[in-house]
Amino acid sequence: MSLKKKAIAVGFGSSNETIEDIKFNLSELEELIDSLGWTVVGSTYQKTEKKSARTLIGQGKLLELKDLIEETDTEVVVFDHTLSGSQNRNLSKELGGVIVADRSQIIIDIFAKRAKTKEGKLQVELARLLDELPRMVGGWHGSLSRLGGGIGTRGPGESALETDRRTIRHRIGILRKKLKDVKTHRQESKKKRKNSVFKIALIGYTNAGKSTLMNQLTEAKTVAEDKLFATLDPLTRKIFKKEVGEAVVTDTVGFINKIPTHLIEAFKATLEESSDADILLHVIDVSNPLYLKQIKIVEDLIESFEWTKKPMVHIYNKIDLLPPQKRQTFKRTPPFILSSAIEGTPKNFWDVVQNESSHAQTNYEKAAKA
Ligand SMILES: Nc1nc2c(ncn2[C@@H]2O[C@H](COP(=O)(O)OP(=O)(O)OP(=O)(O)O)[C@@H](O)[C@H]2O)c(=O)[nH]1
Ligand SMILES: [Mg+2]
Repeated sequence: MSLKKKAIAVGFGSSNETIEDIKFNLSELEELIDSLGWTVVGSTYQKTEKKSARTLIGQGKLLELKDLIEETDTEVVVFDHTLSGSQNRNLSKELGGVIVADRSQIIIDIFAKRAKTKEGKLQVELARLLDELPRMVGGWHGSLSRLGGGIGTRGPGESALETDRRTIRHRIGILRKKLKDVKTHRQESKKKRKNSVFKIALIGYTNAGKSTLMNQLTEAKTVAEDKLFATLDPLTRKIFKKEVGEAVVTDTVGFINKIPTHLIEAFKATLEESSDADILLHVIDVSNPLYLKQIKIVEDLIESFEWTKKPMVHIYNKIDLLPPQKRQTFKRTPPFILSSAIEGTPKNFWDVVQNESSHAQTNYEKAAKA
């Protein structure tokens, strides 16, 4: 008998989203649920002009969902749209007491499972509290147990809710301070590193093959798995290659569509490892039928991080999964490298990287000499 929790995924989109977009996000939500170790037993979606303030989805959809839950004996229902605290409670009640969650809670849970370093754990706790705060409205029944007994005594005339909110804000302040200290420490140790070291960052959509490539390039043994967000904590390794000299390669957390804004804030410090890079290697899973959409999402994030001036090479990865006739014909943007990271480092890899980065490197050498 399987002990995996059963879950149903519910897509939701307004009139300005296409059915295709809603379905793309929904299938990704299913993968997220799967990455958390639950089994998706069903899914449904709704595209509607107006959201229900009480239950997000309309009454008809709610009844359909109720039937699906009964048929499949499901314990969890995950919505692909942020739910307010009261929507969450109303939905749970209307759906016979199932656990109700949304995309950001699932992503944060995955992150919580994967976080290993002290910094990663602090980031996840911060993201969770930032995510929880706006959901705490009248009649909030959340628990502050994870705050480890930090709940202060209630002042006269204060509701439990106000006390909880105050406690959370206080904890958020502490976490931000701690993360700032970690960042300062990291910047100091970075300064000690040799300036002339060439910095390469692997970025891209989650599950594209960044860690697999990292392992090939540096003989690191970082976890590469067919799961979303297998990597959370950045990993940096030194290498020496005749084409680029002494270099460091960094593997970081993958990108995803509809990333909760709190997670972006919490993981900005981690991503700053990449903002330091002399060259970005954008790893792309071409075997994914929706890879063009994934590229667009990564490019939008690159823009929001203001990395657009950095030299970048597209690494079209997993070409081994394409039929041979497609390997030479799919849409690609130069400069690029065709890759099958599970098989090894592509032959022209270092030449292309060196060529593309020579400009950046010259600037770097100038800075090192100055
Ligand atoms: N067939 C094939 N599979 C690959 C290739 N590269 C990676 N994979 C597989 O794709 C899955 C994801 O690879 P990872 O290296 O963990 O991907 P990632 O980009 O680091 O993912 P996150 O850390 O989750 O962001 C793993 O199961 C890899 O074995 C490739 O070139 N070909
Ligand atoms: Mg990884």
